[in-house]
Amino acid sequence: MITRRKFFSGVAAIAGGSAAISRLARGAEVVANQSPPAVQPGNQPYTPVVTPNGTTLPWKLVDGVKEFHLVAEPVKRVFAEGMMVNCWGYNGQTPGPTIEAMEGDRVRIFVTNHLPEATSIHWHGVILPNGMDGVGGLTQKHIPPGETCAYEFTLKQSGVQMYHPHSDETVQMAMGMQGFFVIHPKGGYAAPVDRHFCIFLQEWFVEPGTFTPNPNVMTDFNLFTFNSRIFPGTDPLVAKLGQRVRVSLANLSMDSHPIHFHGHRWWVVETDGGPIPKSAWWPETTVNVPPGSTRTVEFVADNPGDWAFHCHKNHHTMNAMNHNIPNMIGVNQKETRINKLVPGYMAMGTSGMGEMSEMKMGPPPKNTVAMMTGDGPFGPIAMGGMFTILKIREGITSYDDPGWFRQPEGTGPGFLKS
Ligand SMILES: [Cu+2]
Repeated sequence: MITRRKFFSGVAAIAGGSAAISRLARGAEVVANQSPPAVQPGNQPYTPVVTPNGTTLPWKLVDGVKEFHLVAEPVKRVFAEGMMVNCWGYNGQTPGPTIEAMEGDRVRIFVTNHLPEATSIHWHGVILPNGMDGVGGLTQKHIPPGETCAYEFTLKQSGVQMYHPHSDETVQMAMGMQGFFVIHPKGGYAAPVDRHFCIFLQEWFVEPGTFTPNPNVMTDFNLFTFNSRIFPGTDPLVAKLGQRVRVSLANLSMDSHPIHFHGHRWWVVETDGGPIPKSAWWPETTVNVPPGSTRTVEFVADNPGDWAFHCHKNHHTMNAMNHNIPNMIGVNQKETRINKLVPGYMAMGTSGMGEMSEMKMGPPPKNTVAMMTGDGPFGPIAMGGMFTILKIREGITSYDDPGWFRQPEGTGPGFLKS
């Protein structure tokens, strides 16, 4: 039987043997290896995006064309301290580095394949000629291991788009292959922003004690990440009091992710279809990001503090190990009969699971982090997964983590003496 993987390695063998340089008449070209550009010109006419726990892809101008270079390759990614995952990504990262350009730019993107199987790149949401669409088998031949494909097109739109493989995509996307493609508007934004964060929403299944995601899992994921990091490994989003902040969220996972934040409300200003006219923006505190789409929101950071920013599907703010634990809420676990009823059960809180974040549950399997973790100024935060902290401060001069917010005296809750 010819499996999918065998088919792809067959394609690789044939193509690799026949031509290292195979130029197609039009459309994406497979060319010889290029060396990555290293120069990133400064002073761009836009507020550069920040990809928390990630980077922006450098480019160089060659005869008026912005040249980028992506290398598809296996990547070892630390999800949080104590947990490393064998992923696939681009340029040593998952998600891949953010591509950033201007509406009207001509771009040339070299894609080198250092994976063990064929790949291709689809520029998701970008309006371009059919031959540049990157769908392996449909609009171009797959890129065999070891070869480089050059894509070139002019950016006719603005908006926050994505890139991802369109070749064995079930495996390749589940392994972490995706990135942002941000196209800034030529005429500027309706309201210029001071900060622009880009966060990819992802889900994975990594069996506790192992290192490699299982791409065959369809629904029961156990790790949920912002830019391939789980809380408390997620960088905080730091803004100065009064700044206008834009957040772009992208989702290529199997589920929708309703992203919620505290202390403010935002306007939904853009989808993957492009900017929404200002008169049609709508206010939310939670924006649902369906699979295959992006959402961009804007708000004014006018409320100083440490504000939770997270997916509102509750299991998406927990790390691995929680999904097969028997429900012990209300059960007296000192009763020894419980061991007969549920052989080998793992103790879970009698009054809830919050206490487990303090207990840390004894020694976990190797390469796992606690299910709910992170210590705050008032105790355990008891969160994991898709969770980070929006830190809004007055008078900061750097965007480094400013530490915990000091609430003004008398502005916190009061406990009554019992
Ligand atoms: Cu979610």
